[in-house]
Amino acid sequence: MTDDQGYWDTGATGNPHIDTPNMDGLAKAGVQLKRYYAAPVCAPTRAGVMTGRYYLRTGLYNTRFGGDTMGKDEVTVAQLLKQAGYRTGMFGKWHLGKYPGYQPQERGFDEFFGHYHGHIERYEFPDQVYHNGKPVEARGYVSDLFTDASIDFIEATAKGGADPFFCALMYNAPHSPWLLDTSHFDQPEGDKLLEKYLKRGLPMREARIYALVDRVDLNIGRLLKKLDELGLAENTLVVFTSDNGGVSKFFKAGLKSNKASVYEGGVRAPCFVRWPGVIPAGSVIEGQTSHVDWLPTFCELAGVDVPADRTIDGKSLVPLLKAGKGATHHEYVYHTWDRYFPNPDKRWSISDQRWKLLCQVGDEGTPSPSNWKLFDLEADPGEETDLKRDHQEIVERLRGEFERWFGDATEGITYAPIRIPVGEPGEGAVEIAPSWAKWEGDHINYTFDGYDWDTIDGWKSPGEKATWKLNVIEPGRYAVTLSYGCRPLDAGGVLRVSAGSSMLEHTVNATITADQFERFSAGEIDLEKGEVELTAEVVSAPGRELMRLNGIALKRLK
Ligand SMILES: [Ca+2]
Repeated sequence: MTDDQGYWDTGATGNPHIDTPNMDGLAKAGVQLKRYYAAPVCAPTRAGVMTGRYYLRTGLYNTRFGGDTMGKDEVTVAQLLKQAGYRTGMFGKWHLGKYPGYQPQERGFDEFFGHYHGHIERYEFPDQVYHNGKPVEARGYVSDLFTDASIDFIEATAKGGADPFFCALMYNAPHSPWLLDTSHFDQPEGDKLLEKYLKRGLPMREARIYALVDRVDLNIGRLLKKLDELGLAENTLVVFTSDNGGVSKFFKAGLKSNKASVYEGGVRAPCFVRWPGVIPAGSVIEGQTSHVDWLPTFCELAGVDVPADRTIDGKSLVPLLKAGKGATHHEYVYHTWDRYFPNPDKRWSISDQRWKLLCQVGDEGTPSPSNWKLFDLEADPGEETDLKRDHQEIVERLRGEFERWFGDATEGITYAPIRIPVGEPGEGAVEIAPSWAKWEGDHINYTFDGYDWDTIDGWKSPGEKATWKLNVIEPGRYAVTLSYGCRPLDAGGVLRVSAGSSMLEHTVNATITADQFERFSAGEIDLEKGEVELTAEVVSAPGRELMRLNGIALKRLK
């Protein structure tokens, strides 16, 4: 699975400007799913892939702010395949929870090497990369590293005996910040690829995205070659797809809009599946299929039952794959996406095999039935002509079914960040992310400049505060370390950190500039067992702002 690669970003889906011979080769040797749908954004698709359920059922509702955490009661496809004797590995972007208890190696994967967040800041010598819960100092370019880990995993499994394997290789490319491995004298690959697409007339942004896809394609080629060398190609199902609509705009294959929208360009993804001798080569499936279909598909192939105690939205693709065709599959496919909270009115769609009803309003827009649009996808895949006025009965049928589905998918679920687990046995310091706070005050502000650089800033009046919800597993005394920037003119303010009746006060130090973060030991507090609110509050701030708070770390003292 790639990240933000659009339906149109492969040769096999009609793009004449991009070189993706290995992706195209999978389509040629297998089947192409023409109407395959991801969710509009990253984490929702990943939750659907892992659980076979639409993401709203899993408690996940956002890509940031702690809303990108998949509920602990979910059963993953990796857990199920393990039951069937598979060795399971996950390499690359997870984006379904970063705290202990929510990490891939605790959710059914024997091996995890990758990152928890929606993106990372560095692709060469990547940051924020972990191996089975431990931070890694990674060397090399990110797409190569994740491929290397997958190859090593497959090779070790093959050589270790007869165990079957499930390898989830989930590249973070070509997601922004669109970094190639350039400028190092001994690593010219990225420069060469970029130059190729600039010479083809693409603007810089588009050339970068294509070069990133090209770089993934080269790595897919390495992986497939390894399957050949190990004699595993004939007996391995290979799925290639992406996690939402594309961000590139140079060539769109006639589809409308991009990632994060519910138009086809926001939710259709390329999808090719190869299984030599089983899936007819060069075949095409026209029926609408979904990212929630993988769990039941893989379970059927592995001979393991899907969980019977919950709704599984996905439907096994095995009959379609084996036939290499299928004009129908899901009666309805549903999409909804809002940045802050599940919303059935703002940005949503429902499609059957022919008709699609949607509403797509921006953050400032007011959702209302006047914004609804009805398209005939057979005649108008580019969603240009709104037929709402001519087909009121279809509008009512589709909206009624969407409302039924939304009510069912969200019933009984409270959408809020999980309580941050603190004091898990065997764990080091817990990093409390600024983005997970609820903040109050006239000046306090949250700034997202990337996961390493998200900060709470602007706060200056006494009483302005940020609060985090913790779940303290091991009560006791904890050392508090603060990471922040504070321009010298603003230094000398006082921050109070408290939990229940325990608190400490820290006098803010100057750093070289407000954007250079340093870590300072702030003292100790007592945390009681169970549900605890941790608060950071302005006591006094003499300057423009108290500080730019970049993180709080809690470490239990023995
Ligand atoms: Ca994505």
